[in-house]
Amino acid sequence: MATTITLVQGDITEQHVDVIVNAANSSLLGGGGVDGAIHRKGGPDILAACRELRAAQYGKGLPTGRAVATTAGRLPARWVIHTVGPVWSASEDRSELLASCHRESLRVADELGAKTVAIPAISTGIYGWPMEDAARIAVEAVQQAETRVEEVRFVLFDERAYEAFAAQVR
Ligand code: AR6
Repeated sequence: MATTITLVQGDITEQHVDVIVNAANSSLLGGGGVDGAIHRKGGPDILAACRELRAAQYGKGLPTGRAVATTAGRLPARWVIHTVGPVWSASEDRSELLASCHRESLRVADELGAKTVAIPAISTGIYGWPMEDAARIAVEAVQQAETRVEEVRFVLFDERAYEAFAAQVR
């Protein structure tokens, strides 16, 4: 069955889905933006799980474009999948890494048996990626992914982000 892409304007921490994707950094120890909101609302179990992952596998950090799952703590989701988006660069094409964040998140979601996955506009905040370009890369990556996930819900924080994603799925 094909994956359905849906769009909502809102806060990703409030989504009732199997998986919430976090726009993390390679330290896995939290930060601002979506990452800060997820750790704040999800509580300390998420950070504890991230610390365990670091100790076991990612002492040098989770590479850009990769994804790992933890508990979702007190959030209404079952799991958080942490992925590290690329920092925007005007001189270097990093779009393959941004596409990889989406593919890898869906691959990990498949491993968990997740059917509904909420994804924010990865790299478009602190990491500076232009919204229209990020929306195109994100939507194409999900459309081309081979996954058993039934719904990918892009959760966009403001109207500008929502409109940029809407232009790609029309
Ligand atoms: N729900 C949905 N979208 C949100 C939310 C929310 N609660 N909060 C912000 N956004 P960012 P990045 C939007 O900066 O660019 C962190 O410090 C926001 O408007 O969260 O990938 C990490 O630790 C923007 O459109 O992620 C990394 O160091 C989008 O989510 C770094 O930021 C992504 O913005 C990652 O930067």
